[in-house]
Order: sequence, then structure tokens, then C-alpha cells
Amino acid sequence: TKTLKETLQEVIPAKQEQFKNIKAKHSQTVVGDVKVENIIGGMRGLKAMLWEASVLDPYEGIRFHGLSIPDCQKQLPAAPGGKEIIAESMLWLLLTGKVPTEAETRQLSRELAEKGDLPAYIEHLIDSLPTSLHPMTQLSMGVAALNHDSVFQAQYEKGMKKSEYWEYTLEDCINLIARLPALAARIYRNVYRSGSDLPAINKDLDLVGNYSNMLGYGANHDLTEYLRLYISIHGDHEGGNASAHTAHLVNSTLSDPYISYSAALCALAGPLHGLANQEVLRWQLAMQKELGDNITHENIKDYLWKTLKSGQVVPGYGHGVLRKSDPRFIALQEFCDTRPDLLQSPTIQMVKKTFEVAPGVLMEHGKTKNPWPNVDATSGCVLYHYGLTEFKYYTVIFGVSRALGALTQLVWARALGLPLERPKSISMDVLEKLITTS
Ligand code: NMX
Ligand code: MLT
Repeated sequence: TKTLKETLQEVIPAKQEQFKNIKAKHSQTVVGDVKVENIIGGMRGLKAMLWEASVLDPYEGIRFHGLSIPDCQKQLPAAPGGKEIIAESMLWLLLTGKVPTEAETRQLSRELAEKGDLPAYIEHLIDSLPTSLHPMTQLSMGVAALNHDSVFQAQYEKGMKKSEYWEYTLEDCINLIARLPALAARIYRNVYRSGSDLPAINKDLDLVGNYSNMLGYGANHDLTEYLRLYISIHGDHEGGNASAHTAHLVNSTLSDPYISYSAALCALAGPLHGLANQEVLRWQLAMQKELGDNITHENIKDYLWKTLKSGQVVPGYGHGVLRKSDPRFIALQEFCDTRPDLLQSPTIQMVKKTFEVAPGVLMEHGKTKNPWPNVDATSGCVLYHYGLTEFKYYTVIFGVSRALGALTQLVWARALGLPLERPKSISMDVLEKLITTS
């Protein structure tokens, strides 16, 4: 059985060759054009960055190295006694482009468990924060402070060679992924469980199994399985999403992976991005409160219009790239469809009813380019049903997950020797000159 690093060592040379070839032969080849709408519209649609692990098709959704979510569900190893994809098998796929064997997955689980304990200084830092501080701010602070132990930074100071960058980046990334569950669970316990002690990491358990245990939900097999699926399929969403892009940008300055990912978490904490996870629940509960038991399609429609007319967005709907229902939304809905308790849950039923009317209302409203649900339309509601009701915490779980993809690209960026990211900006005056001369 090969280790993750050995497998990467095998696949890197071919990718480096591919990159060298593209750079040498095609640097001046034109593959697209820049419209004014790209410049003033958040660079939407502009193909301007490399990202190896996944590509997002507007109609089909995400593919990880060519594998769709249903492909991954069939091919990627699950945890012992479980059925859902686990974070380790997704991480292996994202990093290497290969489907890991059962043995490779277990070996990675063990490595992560062995590296998962938090240093005492991080525990003290997190314990010193006010419990009123948003869990995402706490997560970002904890991740940034973990750079105290960055091997990339230490080796950079010693003058490592460029060809070694990826190896120390990988070491930091694995250490960070390993420590995220304990960090995220400590934040949960401090904020919502009066700082109660975390159980020790079980070396025979997968990353998310341990995370669920540390949160205090390990006995709930269905919730643990849901968290495995959730964390695997939120892992990567190509490179342009705000959090992954932030990690990529910051790391391109050769900041270490910890501070790069800390910055990414700040982007994830915005309501148009990962915070939509919590916002959907807040919106649903407010609707439930207003409508009481009288939840009909008509009432939901009225509530949607009320939201839109007050100038707010409908959280969980729309997307920067997708133009159909998010396959992650579908995968999580299918998880619910196989479990009678979830099918009977009022929160899940409301997700389904909202899905039946919201696209029509959003189409009639006529603003959004995509009236279909994204993953956030359902992800938090399942957590809520299982008793993890503290919705301000939901984006933290997204943050544990997104590390898989965002950190993968840091390894690839360093292996390929990608440069500092530094696009050209222009003022409106310059833009108008360009318009008149084009
Ligand atoms: N509800 C109401 N209006 C919307 C919605 C929505 N769900 N989605 C887009 N619009 C509006 C948008 O605000 C914009 O209005 P204006 O012209 O006044 O600025 C207009 O429709 C055009 O926006 P689009 O080009 O369709 O969307 P864009 O690519 O700019 O933004 C999102 C994408 C995801 C930010 C946007 O759809 C949105 O705000 N959705 C709700 C928040 C959400 O669910 N975010 C989670 C995304 C997934 N994630 O996990 O990160
Ligand atoms: C994500 O998973 O990052 C979101 O769907 C947002 C995006 O892709 O832009």
C-alpha cells in the first residue's frame, strides 16, 4: 500500500510535463475574450485560473477529477460500518486524481487521527475567546494561529529549494486537515456546551467519525453518516468560489497554508457564500414562526415574495456558475428520501415544499440567472432535524470540509510552480478609453 505522498510523487511529474508543454507552446494562444461585463461583474465567466481537482459545469454540476457525485458515491471507500463517502477518500481523489483503495483510505484515516490533537497554545487561545464571538471568526483565528507550527514557513526561512515547496505545503495541509475537527469541536463545546471536555481522538476512526464524536453526536450513526457525506461533497467546487480562490490568492504570495486557509474562512463566512448555510435555517425558522401550522404552497409563495420585496435574497437559491439544481442539493435530498424520520421532519418537509415553489417565484421575479437551489437550501435543515440546532455553527462544518479542496490546490500550485496571482485592474476612465478604441 502506497502512502498519499508516494502516490502524489508518482503523479506529479506527468502534470509538471503537461504544464511545461502548455506554457512553452501555447502561452500566446487566445482561448477566450474579456467583455466589459466580466470586468464590472465580479469576473463571472472569466476563465482565468488553473484548478486541478474539480471542474464545475453550469448544468451538470461538479465533477472531481471527472467523477460526478453519484460516481463518487459508487467508487469511493466508506467508513467501516458506513455507506457514505468519507473525507479521506475524497481528499485522496482530489489530491492524486486516483480512487484510493480501502487500505489506502484506512491508512490516511490513521495518519490524520495520529496528527489530530490540538497544541495546548491553540486550546488556550480558543478557550480565551468570548462565546459571543461568531464561531467562524473563532475558526479563522484558530487556523491562523496554527501557523506557529508551519513547516513550510520554517523551511522557507532555512532557504528550501523551489522544487521542495510542494512537499512542505503538503505536510502543513495534512496537519491542518487533521487538526480541524478538534479545533472546530472545541469551538462548538465552548460556545454551546459550556466548554465541556472533548473525548480523545480514536485512532481507529475516520476523520469525520472523530469529529462527530468530539461534537458529542458520535452515538447518532445517521448524523455521523450525514456529516461524512456533507463534508465530502462540500470539499471542492472548482477554484473560482470565494473561499477557495482566497486561499489560492493568499498562498500565491508563499504565505503558509494555515494563514492562507484562515483567509479563505473569512470569505466563507459571508452570507452570499458559506454563511448561506446558517441563513437558510434562520429564514426557514422565521417563516415557520410566521406561518405556524398553516404551511401551504400559497403561504410559502407569499413569504418568498415578502422576502424579495423587502430587498433580501432568498438564501439557498441562485449561483454564480450553476444554472440547474445543485447536484449536492440532490445528493442530500436523496439521503433524506431513504430515511423515514427525515421524511417526516417538518423542517425537511418545508425544504421540499419551498423547492416546489421557489424556482417559479424567482423566475417571475426575473432577477437571478439561476432560480434553482444550491446546496445550502437543504444542508443545515438535516443537521437541525438531528438535534444540531445551533445554526450559527453550520458554516464551521462547511469550513472543515472546504479545506479538502482549497488545500489540495495549494499543493498543486506549488508543484507546478504557479506564480504570484496579480491581475491587472483598471479605473472606469481607462475602461471607457478601452471601450472607445475597441
Ligand atoms: N434571491 C433574490 N435575488 C437573487 C438571488 C436570490 N436567491 N440570487 C440572485 N439574485 C439577484 C442578485 O442579487 C442580483 O441582483 P442585482 O442585479 O440587484 O444585484 C441578480 O439576481 C443577478 O444575480 P445573479 O447573476 O443571478 O447571481 P450572482 O452570480 O451575482 O450571485 C449568489 C450568486 C449565490 C451570490 C446569489 O444567487 C445569491 O445571493 N443567492 C442567495 C445566497 C446564497 O444562497 N448563497 C450561497 C451560494 C452557495 N454557497 O454555498 O456558497
Ligand atoms: C461553493 O461551494 O463554493 C459554492 O457553491 C459557491 C461557488 O461555487 O461559487
